[in-house]
Amino acid sequence: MSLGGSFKSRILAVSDLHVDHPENLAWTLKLADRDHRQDVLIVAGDISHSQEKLSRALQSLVTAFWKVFFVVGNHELWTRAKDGSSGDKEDSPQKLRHIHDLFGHMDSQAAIGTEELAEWFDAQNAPSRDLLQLRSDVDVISFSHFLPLQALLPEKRNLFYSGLAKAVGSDFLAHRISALAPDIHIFGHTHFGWDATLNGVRYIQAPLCTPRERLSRMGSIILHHSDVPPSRMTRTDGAGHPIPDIDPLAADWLPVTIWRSHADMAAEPSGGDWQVLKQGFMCPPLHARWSTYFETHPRRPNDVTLAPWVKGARRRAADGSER
Ligand SMILES: [Mn+2]
Repeated sequence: MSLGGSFKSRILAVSDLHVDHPENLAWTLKLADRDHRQDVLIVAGDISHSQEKLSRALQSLVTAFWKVFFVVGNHELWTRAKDGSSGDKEDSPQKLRHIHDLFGHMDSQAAIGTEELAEWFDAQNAPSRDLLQLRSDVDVISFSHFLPLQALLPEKRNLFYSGLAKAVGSDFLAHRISALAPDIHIFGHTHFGWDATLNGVRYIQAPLCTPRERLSRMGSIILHHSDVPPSRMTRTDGAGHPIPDIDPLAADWLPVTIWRSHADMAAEPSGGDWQVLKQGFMCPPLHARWSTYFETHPRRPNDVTLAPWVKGARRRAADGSER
């Protein structure tokens, strides 16, 4: 799609809308309140396992935005709700085909097993390989729900949910991104705000997360530009990390504007260090707790010492279970 020339357009990104939570559905529907008729929205997966809720949210977004690009996440393909109440009769590939039908794309393949499934997911991109030919003339922004690289996740010893690393990373996806060499790659899945440049590709995650996550660990979700007033980051949590002093349910930093066309920038100049690309500008660096941390702290995969907050939580859980 061409967004160059005189077209005043922005590209915004968000992931993990999880509209099963009423607050999140309300937040998503509210995006239609603003004028986005010239804007593009990338939704990097995990809107809902419920096709009815997925359809409702996407319908609203498709109406509000000029274009919406959406990729399924694991939740779209779940075949049972956590409470077991879902009456899903389809398996995951069938669900995916129905979602494709819903948006006028149909591709029918089946796969089983973890590695095959990752390969099958990756193969859905095959019709887009012509994009590689365009590479020299356009700004390239790609997106996936899953992570291409484990370096886009905090280290296991830092995670409350230590099993997360097992459900993260796809070599197929990593190879595809390395061949495509996009300017920006948007991802989701792990529910951490992220902005890191690795091997020349800028990786951004802008997740909405669940209301509970926003209340309990907002500091590791929020993305902000360096010119955010320090007064918004004055409180600290148990581990000494600053907590943004804003309504945790409002999520007003999302969706993040990642790209603006030259014409849009000319019409409404923006402060900050926007980086000029071929057809537009890429947003200034975003601060996010973990990606900012790894800019100055090398990864130490051989260190198995639990982070203090994980140790504390484990101890509290163990104390609780003795009672
Ligand atoms: Mn998710």
